Amino acid sequence: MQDYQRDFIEFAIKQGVLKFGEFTLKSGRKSPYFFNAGLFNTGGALAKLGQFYAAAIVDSGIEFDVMLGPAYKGIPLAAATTVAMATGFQRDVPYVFNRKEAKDHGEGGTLVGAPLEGRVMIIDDVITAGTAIREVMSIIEQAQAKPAGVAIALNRMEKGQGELSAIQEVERDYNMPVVSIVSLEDLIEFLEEKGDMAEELNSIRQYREEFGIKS
Ligand code: OMP
Repeated sequence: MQDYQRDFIEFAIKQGVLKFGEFTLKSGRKSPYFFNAGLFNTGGALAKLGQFYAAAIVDSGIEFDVMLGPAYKGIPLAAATTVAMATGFQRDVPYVFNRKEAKDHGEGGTLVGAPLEGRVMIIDDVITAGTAIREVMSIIEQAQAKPAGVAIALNRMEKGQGELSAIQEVERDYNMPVVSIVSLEDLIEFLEEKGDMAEELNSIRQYREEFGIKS
């Protein structure tokens, strides 16, 4: 784990974004931890979050033409990340987001912002079973654009439909990489180092046995 990843986990815990307890996920799985990106809910937190995403994207070396923030949670993520790309990396990246409901007046349509064309970098919060991200892919397909990659905050490293992880299945099916600021493996390492959260660590290890992939 890199220093910035450790910083990110500390930041997420401090912000109340990363919580430990018992949570029911969208997939129905019962998880001992939950990452609620909506709680990066101040200007300062969002600015910092954007810097983490921008660093992970630049680090990945993935080339793209436009950033897509899927409604709703992806919208502030894409805005914050493009601001960080401009201020921290001198890259003025166009961004676009979708509306959940099409607008039939004014400019109309479901897309707001830059044209959705060329190679698209998708910004999202978390991938568990991969359902949400597959829905986003249809927006790109409809626009006849090309997916360049996905950047998420947390890779939960959970099983997909077969032996591969949900993320590996997404990478295979859409032929694009998924990058994350941190993964479950980093979180486990962080808790091991911390040493005072043995119970939480134990529950997460058990959960990983049931729903996780090895690495
Ligand atoms: P999948 O569609 O199963 O990949 O789940 C991803 C979505 O679940 C995310 O976009 C979130 O809306 C939500 N989620 C979290 O926000 N944080 C978590 O730690 C876990 C989930 C989840 O429900 O799996």
